[in-house]
Amino acid sequence: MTERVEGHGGELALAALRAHGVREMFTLSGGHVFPLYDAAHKTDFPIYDVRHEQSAVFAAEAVAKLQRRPGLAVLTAGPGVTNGVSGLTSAFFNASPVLVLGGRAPQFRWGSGSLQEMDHLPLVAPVTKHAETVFSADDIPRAVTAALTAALTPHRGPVFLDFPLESVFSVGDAELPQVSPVAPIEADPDEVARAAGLIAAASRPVIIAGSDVYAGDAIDALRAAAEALQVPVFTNGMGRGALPPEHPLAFAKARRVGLKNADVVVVIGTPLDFRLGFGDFGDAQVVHIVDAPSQRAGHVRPAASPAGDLRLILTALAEHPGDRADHADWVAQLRVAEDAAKARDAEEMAADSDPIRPARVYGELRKVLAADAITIGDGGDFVSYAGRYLEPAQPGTWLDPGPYGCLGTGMGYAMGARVSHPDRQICVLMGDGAAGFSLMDVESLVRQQLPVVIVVGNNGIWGLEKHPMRAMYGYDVAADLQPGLRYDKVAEALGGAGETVEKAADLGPALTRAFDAGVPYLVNVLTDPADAYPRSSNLA
Ligand SMILES: Cc1ncc(C[n+]2csc(CCOP(=O)(O)OP(=O)(O)O)c2C)c(N)n1
Ligand SMILES: [Mg+2]
Repeated sequence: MTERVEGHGGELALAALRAHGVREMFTLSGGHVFPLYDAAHKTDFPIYDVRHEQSAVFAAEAVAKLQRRPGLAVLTAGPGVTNGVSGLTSAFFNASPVLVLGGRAPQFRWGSGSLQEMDHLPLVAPVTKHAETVFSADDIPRAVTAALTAALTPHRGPVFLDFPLESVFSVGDAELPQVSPVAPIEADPDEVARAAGLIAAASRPVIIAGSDVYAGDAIDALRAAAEALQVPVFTNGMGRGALPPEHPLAFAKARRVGLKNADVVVVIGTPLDFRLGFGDFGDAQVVHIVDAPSQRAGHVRPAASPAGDLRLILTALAEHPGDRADHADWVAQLRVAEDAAKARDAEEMAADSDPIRPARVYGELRKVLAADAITIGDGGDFVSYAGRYLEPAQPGTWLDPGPYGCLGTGMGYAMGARVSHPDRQICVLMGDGAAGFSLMDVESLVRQQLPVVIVVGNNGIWGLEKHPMRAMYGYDVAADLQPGLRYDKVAEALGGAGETVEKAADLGPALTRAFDAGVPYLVNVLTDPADAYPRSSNLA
C-alpha cells in the first residue's frame, strides 16, 4: 500500500524523511531552505541549529554513527553547502549514513547571476555515494528515498540532494515510496569457509574489529565468533568497546606484541589503512572481512577476504564446524603483555607531575565516567592519549574523527551525541588548537539546553605538529598558540560555565562539578607543552 502526499517541497521531503526514521535536522539558517523549516515547525519535527555548517554535518554524523540510522543536515545554498564539505568528507571516510539537503539558486534563471548561484554537485560528488539536483517538488519523495537507500546500503556513506528554489517552494504531490529494509549482501560461502579454516588452524590469530562491525549491528556476532574460535580481539573506531574490557579475549595494549607475533591477522570492518600499517603484518597471513566488495583492499593480497553482511559472516565463523587449534597459550601470552602495559599506564595515569601531564587527566576522568558515557576526541596528542588511556566499556560510546582526521568535529559530535542520548554523560576531549574550530557552538548547546562536558587539554601549542616539526627541522613555525588561554571564560561568555585547572589534585573535583553542572561546562586543563605523544610516525 502506498501513501499519497501533498504539499510544498519541504513538506514532501519531510514526509519521506520521517518514513526512513529521520527524527531531527541540524542546520544553520538560510532562505533557500525555509520550506524545510516550515514543514518541520508545523509538525514538531526537532530543528537544532548551529553557528557553522560543519557542526551541523558533524552533528548529523554523530547521530548516524551512534544510532545506526540516517542523520540529516540542512544547509543553505552556496556557502552553506561549501562549509559542510569537510563534514561530508569525514562521513564518507567513516561510512556514515548522512543526508545533506542543500538549498540551490533558482533553476528558471540559472546563469543570470542569482545570489549564491553555483552547482554544488561537482564539489560533493567525490565525497558522497549519491548526489543529485531535484528539479521538481513532485520528485522530492522519490529522490529522498533513493538517496537514503544508497546511504544505508553497505558500504554505507553520505548522500547529497539540492533543491532549486522553485522546486522546494512550490506545491506538488507524489506517492510516498515504500521503505524496504536494505537486503543483506551474502558473502561467498567458500570464501567465508576459507577464512574460518585459516583462523581455526592458526596458532596465534588476532582479530582487529572496526567501525563497520558496530554499524552493521554485528557486535554480538563478533563476540560469538571470537569466543567460538578463541581469538584475541583488538578494536579501533566504533569497534571500541565491542567486548567489555574485562572479557578474557578483550585486548587493547598488547597490540604491538599481538601483531608482531600473530600468524593470522583478521581485520574486520575497517580498511587496511595507515592505522593498521597498510595491512603489512610481516609474515602473518591476512584475512580481511569487509561489508561490501568495494571495500576489499587493492594494495594487499589477503589470504581470504569475505565481503558481505558482517553479522552473517561472523555468525558463520562462530558456527565453523571444523577442528580448531588451541589458542590458550597464545591468549595467556598476550594477557601477560596486556597486564604489564596496564600496570605501566596506571602509574602514568596517577602521575602527580606539575604541570599536569595528559595521562593524569584521563586517570581522573576514568573515575567519574559511567560505563555508558560517550567520549568524543577532537585534537592531536591530547586525543591520542585519550585513545590510549580510556577504555570504552560498551560499544557505541566512543567517537573519533576517523581516518580523515578532521579537526573540528567536537561540538557537532557533542550535539549529535546529546540529542541521541539525553540521559548519558557526554564528554568532549579537545586540544586547545582543535577548540578553535567549533567552540562558538557552545552557544548553540547552551541555547538549546544540550549540556555536555568539554575537557580542553591546553598545552598552548598545536602539539601534534610542533613536536614533529622540531624533530624534523630543529625549529618550528605556525605551531604556537597563546599559553594559558582561558577557554573556560569563552564557554562562560557564551552562556555556559567552566574553570581552569593547573594542579593535578584539582582535576577530580573540577570534573565532578562539570558533570553535575547541567549546562555546557568547560574544564580548561593547563597541560605540559613538553609532553609529546610517543609515536613511530609523527606525520599527521
Ligand atoms: C582541519 C584540520 N586542520 C589541520 C590538521 C592538522 N593537525 C592534526 S593534529 C594538529 C594539532 C592539534 O593541536 P591540538 O588540538 O592543540 O592538540 P595537541 O596535539 O596540542 O594535543 C593539527 C594542526 C587537521 N588534522 N585537521
Ligand atoms: Mg594543543
